[in-house]
Amino acid sequence: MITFVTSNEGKFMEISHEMRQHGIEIRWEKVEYDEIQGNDTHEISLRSCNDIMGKVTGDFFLEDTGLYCTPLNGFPGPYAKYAQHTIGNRGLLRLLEGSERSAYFLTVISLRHGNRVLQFDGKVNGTISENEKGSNGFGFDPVFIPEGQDRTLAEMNLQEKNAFSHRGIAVRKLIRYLQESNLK
Ligand code: ITT
Repeated sequence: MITFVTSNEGKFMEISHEMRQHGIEIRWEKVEYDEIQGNDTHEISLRSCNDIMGKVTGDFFLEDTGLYCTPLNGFPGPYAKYAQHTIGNRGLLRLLEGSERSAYFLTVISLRHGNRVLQFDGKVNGTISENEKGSNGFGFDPVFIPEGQDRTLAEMNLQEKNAFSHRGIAVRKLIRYLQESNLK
């Protein structure tokens, strides 16, 4: 059985649900690891994976997610966790008052498979809403409206969010790889 290393229960719920739908059960290792700072989500995800290599036995994956707001030149990007803990959703809404509101989420999954590391990413474009709405999900979900939708991610249930979210797209690429390499 493959292990998902994350301290974030919301991520585990979304990913394990999607994988179960495809007949794959995963183990949760609730480890908080030091995240290397940097500007590139692929690089951060890869370095975190290399970093915890010796601490987790067997094949495992982790993921790093960033929220990039166009009018803020990509802020908070990979510093999403810090921004969430400091200014929060209300602070983000204040920063965007009176401005254009496009943004995207990017998730990069890094999988350790034997002695190789593979990456699977997912991106969803959208806009930051005018107000917080909804109570599902976590983090920035109450302020993010995916392109083509009229509700925030927090107004959707887990299955709806997975259908087109950054994480849903990335995990379906991982699932395809696991199925093709018979690693489930
Ligand atoms: P890990 O242990 O997996 O690293 P984390 O919460 O530290 O968990 P990240 O650094 O990847 O994860 O995520 C940064 C923050 O971005 C996270 O704490 C949330 O506040 C926010 N975030 C990530 N994915 C999100 C999503 O799908 N919807 C809304 N906010 C999200």
